[in-house]
Amino acid sequence: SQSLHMLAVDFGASSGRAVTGAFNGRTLSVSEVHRFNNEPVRLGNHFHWDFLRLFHELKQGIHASRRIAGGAPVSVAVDTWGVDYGLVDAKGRLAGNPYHYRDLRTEQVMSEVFSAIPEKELFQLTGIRSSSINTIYQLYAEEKVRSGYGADGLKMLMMPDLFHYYLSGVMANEYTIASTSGLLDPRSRTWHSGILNTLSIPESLFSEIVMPGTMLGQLRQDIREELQVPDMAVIAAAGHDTAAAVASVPAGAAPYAFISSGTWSLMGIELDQPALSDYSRDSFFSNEGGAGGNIRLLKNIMGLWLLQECRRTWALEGTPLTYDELTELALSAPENGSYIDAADAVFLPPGGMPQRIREYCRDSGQKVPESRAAIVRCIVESLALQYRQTLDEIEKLAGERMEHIHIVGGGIQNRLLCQLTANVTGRPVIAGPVEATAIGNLMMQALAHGEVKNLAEIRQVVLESFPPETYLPEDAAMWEERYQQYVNLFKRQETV
Ligand code: ADP
Ligand code: LRH
Repeated sequence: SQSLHMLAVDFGASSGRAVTGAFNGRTLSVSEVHRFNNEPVRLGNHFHWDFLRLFHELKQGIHASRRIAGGAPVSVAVDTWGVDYGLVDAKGRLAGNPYHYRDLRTEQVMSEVFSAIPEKELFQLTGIRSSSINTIYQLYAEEKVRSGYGADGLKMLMMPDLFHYYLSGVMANEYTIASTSGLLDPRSRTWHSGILNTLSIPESLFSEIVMPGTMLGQLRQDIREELQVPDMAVIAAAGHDTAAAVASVPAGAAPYAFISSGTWSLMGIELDQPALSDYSRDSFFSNEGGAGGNIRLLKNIMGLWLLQECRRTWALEGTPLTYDELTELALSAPENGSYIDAADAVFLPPGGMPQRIREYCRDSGQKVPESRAAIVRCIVESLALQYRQTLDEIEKLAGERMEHIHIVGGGIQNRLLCQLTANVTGRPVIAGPVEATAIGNLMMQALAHGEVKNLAEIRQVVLESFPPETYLPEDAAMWEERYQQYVNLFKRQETV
């Protein structure tokens, strides 16, 4: 066939999938060949990703891709969640199992970092809001990095770069994922050596930044033989899952805000230059790297993590529920009228989520959501209200009205959340595609192959290939009133 065949492996914080894509020059068709859970492991006092298992799943995905009609893929690219990394020693061995960003070891070091570089200054230098999950605090907490002991020849590879290294033998730091570290200068798009020096993080840990859509190398021969697959190029597409998702938003010409909805809800806009104002910082925005080499100005909102954690707790208590059943529950619940601030950092760690939500409502003087249905309702309404607040902030920062909200990712399967987002923001919500991240990954590979030229062309392909669904706002007056109540409840608190 004439189509270009590619493989995307997308690791989300809750699940991963391998998706093949065939691009015929005008449209993309995709097929999921492998899907797996991503379950972190608590070991001793720390919280880790199961890297070896994830690498195994990646190989399974590559193996499964060879069966696809029209021939095996000519290239593969990995994208993952942000901020996490592995350290590789001079012999190419993984130096310790990667930590999960929800591990608590960074909590003590943040104040130390701020006494060396005040928080405000860090934002001005990097455009990244301070959060305990950021790579900068994780690296600062690594003894072997800062003591220098055993740091000889050590390299820091963000998760997608780490997977690419073990696939191809080539080390590189890709721009979009590097931008989540809190260690990049968003103007020059290079590692910030001033910050590194001040914090005694050796510059030798880092490799040169490569731009999204760079051919890295070929699949190692031993892996090809092990998996019985032909030669495959390994591409640094857009390593950060959120960057890949934003690249595939099927947007037209009108101004819009995006929400990438999965474990997190990442809400924002794209810019040519970073927004480094006090307002941007005080509203907790970050300037991350876009797949087009541009800036994604966005806010991290806790997202469906809140629901995932409730679901996990209820399953442990003996009531396993599917996401469809959870949505049914919320639909059956009377409107709840109690809200949480879905950007509050107190919700970062795992465990006991239903109880923490009840306490949060009680401590803010609201009715306590007792039943499971009331809790699910509270989460979904609180997310929509937080989106509205973030939209107001985005419009102030952009100086213009956003005509639509594009939502992409697994979270669009929660139809109640899509509808409530339209209602509370008063803007049409355009939902889809569900697999935006894998699709963005595939189209960035097509770009590396020279088959498309830029993000605008990519978005046209996505729009034609995966028609989105529109939700129109309802009950505007009622939600406006609720929103005012919500804003008064949570006057600017500490967020993630
Ligand atoms: P991530 O990439 O962060 O792992 P995904 O994009 O896969 O996340 O989205 C996962 C979320 O999608 C889940 O937390 C869940 O809330 C939602 N979801 C998945 N399947 C369904 C479904 N059938 N109905 C409603 N929501 C769903
Ligand atoms: C979403 C995401 C988000 C990061 C978080 C750690 O998957 O990449 O953009 O902030 O994970």
